Amino acid sequence: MERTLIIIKPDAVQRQLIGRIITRFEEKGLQIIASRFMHITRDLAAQHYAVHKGKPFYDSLLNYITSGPVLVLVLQAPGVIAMARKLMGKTFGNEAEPGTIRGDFGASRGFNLIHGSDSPEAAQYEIGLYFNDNELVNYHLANEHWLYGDN
Ligand code: DAT
Ligand code: MG
Repeated sequence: MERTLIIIKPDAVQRQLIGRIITRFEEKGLQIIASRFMHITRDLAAQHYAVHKGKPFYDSLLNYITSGPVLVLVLQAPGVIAMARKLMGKTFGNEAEPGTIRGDFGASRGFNLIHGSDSPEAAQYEIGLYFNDNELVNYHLANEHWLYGDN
């Protein structure tokens, strides 16, 4: 079963959008298997965004993700990485399509509300930064046959 790391970022927390964003994932049928409300340290942010080190926006990215508390989630479903990213929309709200999280709630070119892993390798690395294996809760959704029946 595929997993992805989602971060509801400081702007979304401050704008009190947590519930509305999680609702998008729940409505889609994606399973929450872990969550943590936390303040990301600069060290952890540097590990998370290691692939962006050296890019012009790297410092502002670290400032942004450490600027306030975030809600970190692990979602699980067949194909969850691509589905979550489609629900999120393009990187910045000023370009993202209406109907997506960033398209519906964001207008900024800097603050973009949410992070989602972009590959299985990234997901495994990122989940390991925020959670121990025993914090990923193993359970069945009662309706999973109806949700994922043809996968
Ligand atoms: P995404 O979050 O859609 O996966 P990404 O992985 O390419 O986008 O970039 C990670 C974050 O870095 C993104 O959420 C916002 C920031 N970012 C990316 N490209 C940027 C740019 N050209 N200018 C400023 N910030 C940027
Ligand atoms: Mg990315």
